Amino acid sequence: MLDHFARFLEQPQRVLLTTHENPDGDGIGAMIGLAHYLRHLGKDVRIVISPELPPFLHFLDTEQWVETFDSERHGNLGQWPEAWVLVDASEPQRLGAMHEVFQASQAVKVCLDHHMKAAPQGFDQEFTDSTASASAELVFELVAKRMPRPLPRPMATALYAGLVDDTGNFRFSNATSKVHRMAAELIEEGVLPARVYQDLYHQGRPERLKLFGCAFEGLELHGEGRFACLSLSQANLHACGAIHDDMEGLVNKPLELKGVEVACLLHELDDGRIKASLRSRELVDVNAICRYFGGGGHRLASGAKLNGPMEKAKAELKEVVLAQLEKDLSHLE
Ligand SMILES: [Mn+2]
Repeated sequence: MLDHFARFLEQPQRVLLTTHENPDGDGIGAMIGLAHYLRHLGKDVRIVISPELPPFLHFLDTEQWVETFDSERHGNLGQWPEAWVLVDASEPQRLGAMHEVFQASQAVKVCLDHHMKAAPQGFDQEFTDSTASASAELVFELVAKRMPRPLPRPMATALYAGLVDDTGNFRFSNATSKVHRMAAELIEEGVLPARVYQDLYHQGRPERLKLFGCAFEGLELHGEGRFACLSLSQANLHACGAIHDDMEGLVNKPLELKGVEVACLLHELDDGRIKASLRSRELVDVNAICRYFGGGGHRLASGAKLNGPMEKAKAELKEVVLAQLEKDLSHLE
């Protein structure tokens, strides 16, 4: 698969890289890694994202390559690239504000991703491997034997950050021996793991902990304590002075409770819809739950958008989660 991707990349001179809206460490890390590789090949590369780069990921953009999508400034963006590569996003809809420009572009539309999906849609070329822990893993494999080693330090750091972020700091079941070997190589090439960890996770604002407190205050447990649900409204965010980025990592917290198999964070979006993020400890397929609502992701980490209001979304989700718990756990009892 990556040989095909490498061959594909030989053709276009101007390559645009983007990732899903509200970009995470893997999306940004993989894109910056890929940008280094493309520049090494002598290509013209741009990275455009929407909305802006969250502060905790600024340390990855050492070269200031990342542009924030602005519909006025980037109205003609679609005309620039010969190839438009969507990194770490399974479908064009996940581009958010950039989606329309993407649709209208004449560029060859390419997907490089590791999410599960039913049938690929909206791309001319699809490079997906759902066995990979992170998009950064795919980029590392792509470049490992195609670039001089050691890799440039900012590139190595970006790829390492992608691995860290999507494996939950090497504690999820996707943290395979292969991932650890890659991480070891990157560390040998100069990445400072403690530094990356500090940059990624220890840059919070007090508002973030206030928001966590507010969310924990409303923690609900269902299904004999196996389903933990957190919810945050726009009013909660305002009351805490918090922003969307302050929620990063919150959804994983209920899995720290003994007996919880599925954790969920529901938060109200600007448009009144409810974004559901789900995490599974090990046994329950939360991808199946999110697919039911038109979303998806991985077996142990997925998301979907539901119609509001909050209580209605919560009730609908609860029903589907409890059914999935039943399905995936009943044979164990
Ligand atoms: Mn990813």
